Amino acid sequence: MQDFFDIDSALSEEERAVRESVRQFVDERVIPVIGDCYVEGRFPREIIPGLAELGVFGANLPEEYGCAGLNNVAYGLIMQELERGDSGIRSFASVQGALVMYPIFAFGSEEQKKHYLPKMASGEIIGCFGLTEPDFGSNPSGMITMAKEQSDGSWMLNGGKMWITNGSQAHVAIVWAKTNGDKSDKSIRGFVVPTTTKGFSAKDQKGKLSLRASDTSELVMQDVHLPATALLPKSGGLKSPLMCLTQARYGISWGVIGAAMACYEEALAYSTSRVMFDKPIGGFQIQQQRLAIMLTEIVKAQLVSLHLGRLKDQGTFTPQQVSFAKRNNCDIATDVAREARRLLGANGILAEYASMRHMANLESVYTYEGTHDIHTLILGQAVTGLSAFN
Ligand code: TGC
Ligand code: FAD
Repeated sequence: MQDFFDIDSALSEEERAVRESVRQFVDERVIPVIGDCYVEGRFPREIIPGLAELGVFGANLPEEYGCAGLNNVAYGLIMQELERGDSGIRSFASVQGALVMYPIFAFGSEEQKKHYLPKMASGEIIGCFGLTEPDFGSNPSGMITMAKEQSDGSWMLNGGKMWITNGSQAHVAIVWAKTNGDKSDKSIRGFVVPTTTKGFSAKDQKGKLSLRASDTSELVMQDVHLPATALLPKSGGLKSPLMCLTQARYGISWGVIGAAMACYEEALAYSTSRVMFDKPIGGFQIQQQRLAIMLTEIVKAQLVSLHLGRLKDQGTFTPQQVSFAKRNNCDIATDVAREARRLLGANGILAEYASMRHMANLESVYTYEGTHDIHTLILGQAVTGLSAFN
């Protein structure tokens, strides 16, 4: 889309080059197939090696573990381009990088990092992240999944997780569990669970009308016996999974801009080609207002995420700033997608156009990684000093 505010001038040559390579991949490998994948309810697994070759998995993690070692702005631009294709593709990469590779990097032993990270960067090992439970969504502190340490230092894991992206195709799951019968959120720890372990099962959740080109699964863990080495040794308390969410939410703030860009571009092109009442509909004030609002909100969102990325790179960003960006950008992206769909008239409901697919996807993105309401309360707490949660 047209760079109306010359945001490119605030990007380095490397950042622009990374964005262009992912953009080209998405144009060539994702956009031609994604409408059909969406209708079929299928994640396009065939693109995993290509994504790995581009270095998108854990792209902001260090090169010594086989990752691309990019800065956080380049990482964000990758997320933007992937979600320009489809939120399901960005979700896949977000989970792999921010929710599975990051906790291994941040809380894992050196052996765990050396074993998993290079194979995850190359797409050989796919991961999923199990935090949400059927009765504990916005309030993960209440989780009931429990790991009990055995006399030999091994662990026995029991519980269930719900709504888990990549769950049924993952080789490994990061599972968050309370430990040793302690029901406080301080006892929460992370475990790296190979999905072939006896007692572990994953099944796809059916009937989704959103994120259809993404696998979403339920995990069941029944007497899953894990070696001592499955524990992420530096994890401890609810803060550990919340730190992972901060990484993923940062990427989402960029990703949804990509979905909004795709919708805006589609609406703009349609507005100049669709003739009604003897002139292109883009010549009518109502459609121009739609396009002007979309453009304005996209540019504002880009500036928010770009600045956030610079703060992250200098090590000064806060989780509350990430909530600000996730909340705002998901909100504007859902509005942009809906308005684009409306501008397209009846054609806007077809899978051959992207806007309604993005619109439906963005309802999930608005909900996961902390709902819009939860981020509102996080901001409310940040400015008033008063928690509305409890
Ligand atoms: P609270 O007492 O506020 O916090 C506990 C400890 O954690 C610290 N903390 C954070 N640290 C890093 N990043 C954050 N975002 C943090 N938020 C809080 C906090 O300072 C405290 O530290 P300490 O040292 O005092 O122990 O915890 P709470 O139980 O009151 O909960 C707060 C709340 C509601 C904001 C939190 O539970 C929350 O964010 N809920 C939303 C749940 C959520 O986002 N789930 C996402 C699941 S994963 C997912 O959706 C993947 S989708 C993937 C895809 O497909 O892309
Ligand atoms: P609830 O918490 O039941 O919320 C229902 C409604 O109540 C919402 O509107 C919410 O905003 C509101 N609400 C809740 N608490 C409050 C409050 N205190 N004040 C005001 N309103 C409130 N989870 C994972 O762990 N891993 C994954 O990979 C993953 N992938 C996902 C993929 C998809 C497609 C989806 C849809 C979800 C995924 N999730 C995943 C789960 C996601 O994080 C949760 O759905 C989300 O955190 C919300 O939880 P919930 O659905 O149980 O909603």
